[in-house]
Amino acid sequence: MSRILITGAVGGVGTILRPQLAAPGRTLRLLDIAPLADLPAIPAAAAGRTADGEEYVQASVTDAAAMEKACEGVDAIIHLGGISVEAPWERIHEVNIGGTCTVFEAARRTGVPRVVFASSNHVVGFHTPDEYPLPETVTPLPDTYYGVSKVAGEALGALYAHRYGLDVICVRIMSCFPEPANPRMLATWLSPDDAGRLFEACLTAEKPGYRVVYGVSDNTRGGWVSQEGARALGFEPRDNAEAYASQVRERAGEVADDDPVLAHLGGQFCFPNLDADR
Ligand code: 15L
Repeated sequence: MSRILITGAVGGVGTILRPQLAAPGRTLRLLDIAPLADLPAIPAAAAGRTADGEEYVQASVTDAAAMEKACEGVDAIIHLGGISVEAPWERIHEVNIGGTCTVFEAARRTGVPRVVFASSNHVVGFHTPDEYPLPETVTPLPDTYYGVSKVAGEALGALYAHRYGLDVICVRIMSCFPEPANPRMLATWLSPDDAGRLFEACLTAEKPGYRVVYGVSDNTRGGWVSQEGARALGFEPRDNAEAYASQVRERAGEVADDDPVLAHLGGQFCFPNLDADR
């Protein structure tokens, strides 16, 4: 894999993956609607893991011509670009659903053989603990318009894989952050290093065809979703959010088992008022 296009490279997951996926002989073509000046510096912890070359493209994933140009000479796309939280339907529809369709179509037209799509746990947000671990094949129960857009993205991936033969892996990312930021993430955290290992597996697995997998670390309080699909790609999670349990408890206090945030897999995304601080 010598040239990889990462859409939404300036966002949270893009910032985590960029140093993780840097490798000798590999070029990362970083694309974002934000200007180059917004691209964060590679963290000191990742020094030594720099790409031979980085290229920067400022464009929207909704711009078909720009996306086709950005796909030229690319071996795989990691499609992270879009709105990463709940937003009004018109915006979600345009950027997340329209943009994702534009990315798949650009890949098809330019012959990019593989797309790794950043899906989300919010595809299955309204499933409940009595159903855990959720299999990859469970019926989608999205908890937001945002979750609906990820269902649509997975469906577009299935269409482009089956109709046009692209390899498409949809990663239902649980919570990919530098550290677990709240008690729920003690179960749902995907560590930066595990995210790197998982996306690397998505880039290198031989002839994956169409797959849906969950992205989560090996958390003691986890077990909410199946790890089988990700492991079948060659991914072995090594990190555990439990290492941060006392730190999270100090900050947020204890969370009772009957706390509404734990009533559904999607946590606070399932609340009608979407209290973002929980
Ligand atoms: C997501 O899909 C969001 O993009 C992210 O901001 C987190 O909220 C994450 O899910 C989560 O559920 O923790």
